[in-house]
This record gives sequence, C-alpha cells and structure tokens, in this order.
Amino acid sequence: MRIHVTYTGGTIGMVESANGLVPGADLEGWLYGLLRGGDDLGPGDVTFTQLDPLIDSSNATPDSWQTMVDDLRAHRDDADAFVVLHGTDTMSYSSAAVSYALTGFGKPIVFTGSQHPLGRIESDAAANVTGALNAALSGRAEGVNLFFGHHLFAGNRVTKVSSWAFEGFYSPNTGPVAQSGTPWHWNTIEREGCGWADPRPYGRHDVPVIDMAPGITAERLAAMLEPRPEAVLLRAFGVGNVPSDEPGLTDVIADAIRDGVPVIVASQCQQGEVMLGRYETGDAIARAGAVGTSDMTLEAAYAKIVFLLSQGLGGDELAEWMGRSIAGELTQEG
Ligand code: ASN
Repeated sequence: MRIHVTYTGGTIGMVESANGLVPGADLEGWLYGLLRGGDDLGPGDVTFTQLDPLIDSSNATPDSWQTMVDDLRAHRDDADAFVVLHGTDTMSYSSAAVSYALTGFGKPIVFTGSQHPLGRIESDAAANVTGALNAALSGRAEGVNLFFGHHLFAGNRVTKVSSWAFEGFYSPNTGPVAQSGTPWHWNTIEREGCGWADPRPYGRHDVPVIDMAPGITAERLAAMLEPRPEAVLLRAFGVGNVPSDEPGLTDVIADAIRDGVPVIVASQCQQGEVMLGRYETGDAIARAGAVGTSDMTLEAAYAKIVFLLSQGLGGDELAEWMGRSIAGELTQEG
C-alpha cells in the first residue's frame, strides 16, 4: 500500500514561541522516524507534501480547503490512500469541505491532528497518526474520514467537542464509523450521496453564522443582515425555533429571503434534527422559505453552503440542495 500525506499545519507540528504555539517542528522527519521498522508500512511507501505556509487551522479559509483538494487530486494516482494532517480547531470544516469536492475520488482520505505537539512526552500525535494510517490501510474506510482519539468518523458528520480531551471529536447524529482496538470495531453508517461531477474550486463567500439568544431584537438581527450576505446560517433553538413573539423578528428573516438571501436554519443542539414548523416558533420562517439543516453538523452545513455558492448556486436552488445529500452529510428521508 502507498500512502500520501498532506501536512497543512496545526498543533501536531507546533513549537513554543514568545507568542504561543506556532508551526515549526520537523514533522516530516518525525513521521519517517515513526514509520521506520514498521512491518506493514515503511518510509518508502509514503509520499509527503508540506503546504506553504503551514497554518493554525483557525486561519483556514475556503482557499485553504481548495489547496488541500488540489494536493489530493495531484497525488490521486501516486497512492492508495491519503492522510491529511490538520489543526483540530477547524478540521471538521475542512473534512466536510473536501468530502463535497472529491465525491468521485475513489480512494480513502483520513484527516487527523493532535491536542499536544509531537514533541511532548504525553502527546497524542503518534497515536492519532498511526490510527489514521491504520484506517487508511484497513481497506474498509471509504470517502473522507477523520480519526481522533480511538475513533474514526465520517468527515462530514463530525464535530470538535473538546479543546483538551484526547477524544476531542464526536459524531452526534451517527456515532463513529469505527473504534480502534484489537481488533477494530466497525459500524455501518449511511454515507450515500448523489456526488458532484467536476466541481468548481472553492472561493470566499459572505455567509454569516448568526446565533439566536433570548432577548435578541429585530433591530439587532436586521443590522447583522445588512449589507445583504450571499446566504445566512442561522443557529436557532431546538428543532429550529426562533423568538417569534419578538416584534418584527420573523419579518426580518422573511425580508432577507424575499431579497434573495437563502436562510439556512441550524440548531444550537449538537444532536438532533432541524424540523422547521414543528412548533409555532419555527413556523413563520418556514412559511417564508427558510430551510433547515436536517441532521447536518454546523461544520458540514457551513462548508456545504460555501460549496454550493462556489458552484454558482444561490436563492431557491441553493436552499433546495441543502436538503439533498451530496456526500452522505445528512440522513435522507425515505
Ligand atoms: N489551534 C490549533 C489548530 O487548530 C489546535 C490544534 O491543532 N489542536 O491548528
């Protein structure tokens, strides 16, 4: 088996500086050291790209997602499986974004990173990288995945749940694809999607993510929606409820939709499903044309909106695609 590794940055390869952790460790040397003496994979089986610049993933943008997609595509024929080393902060945005852009890739891709830099004695770097390599080599992983702690997750069903725990990620609506151990335990989760042929590259788009909070006023929400964004991801309560008794608030949302802004409603609950109109508090915005994110994670929903905008979609067409699975990012009805 041949593996290609794309190193994008993140704590895994960071060192201390006067201003906190920054990229700077010899990650490539460390990785080849880790592989030396291995029975199933040796240094000669692995190719390595280091992106320039290496970043803290809090600095990632849709342009960074495209750089990853480009590197993976460029090495498509050089390897049987792919590992992307990435910072944890926005890793689940990137893994979701890559899943939409590479639906026809046909080879497994596994993202991983770590909570501690590789140089620390208690670092989780080696465990996560060897876990990701094992998943990539397993012959059972498909599509885009994320390995962290002792679990493998679908890359567009996963969210960062802890800034410190070694089990830092979870898939609240599907559970993990596999748990590492002797042997690994694999689960069957729905990963069907219609795919996307020849996607256009990711670009930057104006998509605010706005949280509802008790007491938010119509004036405040209206101000946040001016000038008009290309789409908005509204994080509402529960199954997609907003403060409908607040004078004018649902009108602000309806006005934005009338102006052609797709309003996509997510939930502040990590686990669950957006069902607009289940309550009277979500009904008015549903009737105005807002659409829910179903059981997508926030990261999968946000990356999907940016993907669809990058394909030139907008308005009702974009809203309609939010309910259709492209790469297994949501549970489809029926
Ligand atoms: N700030 C880091 C990053 O996302 C966090 C990490 O990798 N653990 O790049």
